[in-house]
Amino acid sequence: MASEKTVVAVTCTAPVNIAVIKYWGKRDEDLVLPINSSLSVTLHQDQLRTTTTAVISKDFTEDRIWLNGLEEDVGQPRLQACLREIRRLARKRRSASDEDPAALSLSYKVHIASVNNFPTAAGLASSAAGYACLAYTLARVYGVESDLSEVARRGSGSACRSLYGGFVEWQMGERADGKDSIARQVAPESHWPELRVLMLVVSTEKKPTGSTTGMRTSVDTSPLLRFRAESVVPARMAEMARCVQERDFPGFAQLTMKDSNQFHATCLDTFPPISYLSDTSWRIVHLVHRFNAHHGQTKVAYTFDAGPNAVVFALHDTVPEFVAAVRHCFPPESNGDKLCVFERERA
Ligand code: 2P0
Repeated sequence: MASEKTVVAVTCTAPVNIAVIKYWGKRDEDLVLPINSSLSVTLHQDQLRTTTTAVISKDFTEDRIWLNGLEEDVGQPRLQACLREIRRLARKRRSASDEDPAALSLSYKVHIASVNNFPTAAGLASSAAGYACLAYTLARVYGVESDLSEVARRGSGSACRSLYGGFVEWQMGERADGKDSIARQVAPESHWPELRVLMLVVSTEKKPTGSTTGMRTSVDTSPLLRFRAESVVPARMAEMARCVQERDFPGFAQLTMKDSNQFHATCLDTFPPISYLSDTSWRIVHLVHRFNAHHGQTKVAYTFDAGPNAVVFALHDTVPEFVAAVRHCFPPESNGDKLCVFERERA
């Protein structure tokens, strides 16, 4: 029985997600509440994942955390917010069920070790997988079974989308306390088996402008961002959900590219401007449009997050030809660009 144990250890993994309708900007920084809803595709965990182990023990005297083998400051506000929130949910559960054996563990301190099998902070959505994994692992170790959107979101906004597989929306919500700002699965991972995701890794260096700082400057200075959040994204969320439900690849692809482009336009509209795309990123954009024009239909889509790396969507029968086109434009012997192929799956 858990009540007799002095040590409980749980290990979980969580996937990366790629937004096709982008989150950029918070209306409440403390609660991590966005100015618009967003929608993402969760990737398969075989290639990119975070693995987190949490151990609670009555013998631990303090909370501690290690990231990729190095001990980090457990006092970081976002980490503290996650820990506070999970313990609050665990207390709530205890008061609902006094018999719950996991309740005893509430007073125990936790040691957390988390590793990514991909470069951290390189625009490969590492914080999303990381905080989703943290929220899920802490929930298991403390016996919490409720929705974990708020716990993950308090760590990193996009993390709440990594709690689910398949196609996931993060509803911005309306409430000031954020209780309705939650992630929800739009379609399961089995829904669109032909859809493939490629990552064109342009750089694994740490991005010069972090997402949190970048968003804050954009919210403060970009009129385009406000227009986007209020007048563009609501209709795009509905249209993207339709494209996913109907497996409308050209519709999905075009909207994905337009939304990526508008997100980067808001970055340029920020003052001072933020520029995440490199010359290589732009060559990939042009390659995708040339490829689609050659076929007379939209067979491939790109999207870029807060970094120069491209994520490309295509149906499976298009992948070999597109990979050949990429290899032709970016011969391996002439530059350092790499190409990896990933599929998507549930958390
Ligand atoms: C997204 N990005 O929707 C967008 C697109 C980057 C560009 O979510 O401040 O690391 O921790 O809430 O979640 C990256 O932002 O930012 C992000 P915080 P987060 O995926």
